[in-house]
Amino acid sequence: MDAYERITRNTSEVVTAEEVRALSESPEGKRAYVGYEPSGVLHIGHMLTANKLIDLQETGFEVVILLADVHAYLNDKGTFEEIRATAEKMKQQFIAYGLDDSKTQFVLGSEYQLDEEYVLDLHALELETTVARAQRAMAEIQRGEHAKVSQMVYPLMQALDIEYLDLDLAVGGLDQRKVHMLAREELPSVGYGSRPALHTPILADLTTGVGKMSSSEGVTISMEDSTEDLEEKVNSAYCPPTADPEPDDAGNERENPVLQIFQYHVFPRFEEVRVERPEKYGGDLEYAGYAALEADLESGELHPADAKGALATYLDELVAPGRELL
Ligand code: NAL
Repeated sequence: MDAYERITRNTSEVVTAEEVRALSESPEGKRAYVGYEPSGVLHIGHMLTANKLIDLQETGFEVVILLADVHAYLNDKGTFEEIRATAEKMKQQFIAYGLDDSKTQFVLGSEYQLDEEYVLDLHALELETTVARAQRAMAEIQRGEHAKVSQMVYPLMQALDIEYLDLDLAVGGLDQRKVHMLAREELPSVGYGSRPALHTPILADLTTGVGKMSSSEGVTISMEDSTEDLEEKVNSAYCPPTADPEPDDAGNERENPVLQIFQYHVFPRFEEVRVERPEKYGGDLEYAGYAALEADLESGELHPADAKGALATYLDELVAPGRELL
């Protein structure tokens, strides 16, 4: 796999392919970032973007993780004290998950976002951006009836951070795309350049396959789950024998979350995946890549129950180092 393939594998969107290809030609010393609001525990959604950071580190990128304490505050996630305690815990969990400590720079947003120069640039960006534009950028990040002024400021700060952290590439889940588009369009209006972005997929709800997996509603998988938690969650997951399930009765699109987790979490981190099966059901199966596992599930060679058993085992291995921090 060449650097460009490694950088862009398992992404939903590359903005733009030409710009990312240019970066992939000399990744040494280039800086990529992801920002996270410190809240709750490290979960499988954070881990998905972290897998992309690991890809980037392995091609030579320096990786910056912004622990966005001020953003979490603006998004009503608690007091500064609570948010900073969570940020410290998340940092430890990222390292336990497998980010190379010596090549990862952790930055707290408040380290620079309260500086005079930053605040004045923010106000300049506020002057350039319509309320409608800022609101649209936040639609996927914050839902709710009565938008607060803080939610307008949030995406403008996120745009400015791309400049202030001196980044070459922005990485985020697909829910960040409108903020990154705003950044590309509006940063030049205050005299800064725009940057390329990579967007990773959003996992589907684990038990229904409909809509997004969410840490605030429904079931998620976290770096603090016990082996039993994982077995129980994966066992009750939606897993029809296909990668392309029919819509539900209300016409909502559905995904197969078990296959998504194999694709975005298991195969990127394990070279070979083994599904253990008793001899009488055909014995163990081995896969060197995701496509072969998907094909076997489609053909009936691999039963969903056996796929789930293997998934719980691999997730347990990914989560175990986080659990040890407890
Ligand atoms: C991501 C978030 C917050 C601030 C950022 C600043 C710069 C780059 C990325 C950032 C968190 C993200 C979320 N908006 O929804 O989790």
